[in-house]
Amino acid sequence: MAELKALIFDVDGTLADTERYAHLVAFNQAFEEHQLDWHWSEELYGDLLKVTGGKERMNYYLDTYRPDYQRPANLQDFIATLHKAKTKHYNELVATGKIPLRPGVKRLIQEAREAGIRLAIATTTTFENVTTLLKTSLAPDSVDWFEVIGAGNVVPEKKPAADIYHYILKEMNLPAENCIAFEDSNNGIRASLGANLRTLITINGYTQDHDFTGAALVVDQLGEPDQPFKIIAGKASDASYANIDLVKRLMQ
Ligand code: XBP
Ligand code: MG
Repeated sequence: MAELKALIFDVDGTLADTERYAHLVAFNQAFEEHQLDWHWSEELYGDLLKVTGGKERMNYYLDTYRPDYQRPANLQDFIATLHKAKTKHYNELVATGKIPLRPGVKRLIQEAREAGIRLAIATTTTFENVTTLLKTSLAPDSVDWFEVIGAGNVVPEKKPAADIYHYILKEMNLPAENCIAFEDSNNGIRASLGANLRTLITINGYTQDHDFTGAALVVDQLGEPDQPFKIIAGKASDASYANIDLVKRLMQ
């Protein structure tokens, strides 16, 4: 059994339901601000989530759904401007405290800290989006709890490429066998398995039908003592929520 030394968390969909309630809202606010006739519904956004990264996602939207849109000569500059506006709206929204962490996230992170287990973040979203969420929804000083925050463009390829996880492992100087990743999506698990990491999946409305082959455990949420998780795939022995003991058992 490999010793558990670090937990590596994805952000969007894993720490909080930010996609539906924050990223999507912020994209639409940016489109409105720029008087575009682009409006992404919750349903359409489910398809757009195939592509990670906000700028990449807007490009995919234009390529796939808007052949009619008259592209400006400097399209990528325009996309970058929109993305900046979207990031501003996202941060304003998250800073209001309206986006709670998913059940069990705060408790498990606190348990890990008490047990001396190291923490890191592996995400494709923008760095300031992560720090605002952590400061607002976890704890004001929680950015410092994470030894490495791998975000945005620190690596050449976003998820599903494994680059961000390779980066985290290198920064922490840890082999994959001593770590576990927490993810919520197919793009996420492809990235974590690509770096040979055991992976615990918490599904959400956008990812419940994704393929999670290779996951150590798939549950609907991390759960709490009074709010048991539902097991979708894998074995959790007699556990009814994810605590450090269960995570250690997944390392076997
Ligand atoms: C989530 C994503 C991101 C966000 C948008 O990745 O796919 O692209 O939706 O973020 P993860 P930006 O689950 O790995 O955190 O607009 O800042 O790119
Ligand atoms: Mg995610």
